[in-house]
Amino acid sequence: MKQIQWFPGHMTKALKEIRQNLKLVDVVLELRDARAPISSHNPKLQEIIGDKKHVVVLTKKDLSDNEYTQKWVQTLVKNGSHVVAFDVHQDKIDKLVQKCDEILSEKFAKDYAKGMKKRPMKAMIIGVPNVGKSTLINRISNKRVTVVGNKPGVTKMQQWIRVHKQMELLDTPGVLWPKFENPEFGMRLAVLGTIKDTIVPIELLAIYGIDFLNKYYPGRVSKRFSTADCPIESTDTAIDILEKITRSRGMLVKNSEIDLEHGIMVFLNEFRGGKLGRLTLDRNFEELE
Ligand SMILES: Nc1nc2c(ncn2[C@@H]2O[C@H](COP(=O)(O)OP(=O)(O)O)[C@@H](O)[C@H]2O)c(=O)[nH]1
Ligand SMILES: [Mg+2]
Repeated sequence: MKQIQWFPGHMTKALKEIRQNLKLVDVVLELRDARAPISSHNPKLQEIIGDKKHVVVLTKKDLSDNEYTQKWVQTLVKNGSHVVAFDVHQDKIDKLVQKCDEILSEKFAKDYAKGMKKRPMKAMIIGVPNVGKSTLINRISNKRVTVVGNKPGVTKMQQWIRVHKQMELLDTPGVLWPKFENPEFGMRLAVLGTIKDTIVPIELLAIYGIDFLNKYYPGRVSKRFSTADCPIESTDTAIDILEKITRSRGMLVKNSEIDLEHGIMVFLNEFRGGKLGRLTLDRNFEELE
């Protein structure tokens, strides 16, 4: 498998911002995709945040395979992490606040014992692209987050959003890059749409997705896409299946030739959006370092 190269230069700047913001917060909410809790984790995170308290939030739990999500939570907890599985569109922020409170209560109790004034916990969100950072911030702040001065040389105006009586959140998330030392991780993120489609050719992604489903969730592809006119057979290759999807969905160009690229995008969008059922791509618990 080809090594995916993706270390954007602007990450140096992003990292500097994260380091500055870290000084302002009590706790970091690290968002990861519940479908890929290891692949969507930045291996340098611990180094970046040092001994700052941190909660792993496994987002999109509505799209992940519940059995695996539960196992991942257990495994990560066993490994010493604080973990919450979360549906960013539906779950209550209280779930996150409670977890942070558990972790910070001792420190806060000490501060109060020393006579320090009561104050809400300060938190920031961090994570690789597409894990739900903006969605979470927008949802719990009940307003569109406006980015002021997003130009070189202009400092971004940062705001604290009171998201709960016990918590204030920095309105700008820290954007991390995903791990790439194992090309398999890159493929999983690419098929989930976490990293851009241009990095891996879309047909390779779609083939990967179909092979993955046929191996771990057999029957789902044909249940979703098989039709009387274009029945999907067990002997079909991934390419055969993609051609059938394209045809059965009527994606044709002139001369009734199929528009395969269109069909591929339909498959990928449905895969990513949960139309092929809940699934987890990171399935090997030993990949946890
Ligand atoms: N189903 C589902 N979709 C989510 C969840 N969280 C985020 N999304 C979707 O994932 C996509 C990327 O979210 P976004 O907030 O832009 O990610 P960011 O790059 O981390 O800021 C959007 O289409 C969101 O609606 C979740 O918990 N469940
Ligand atoms: Mg965002």
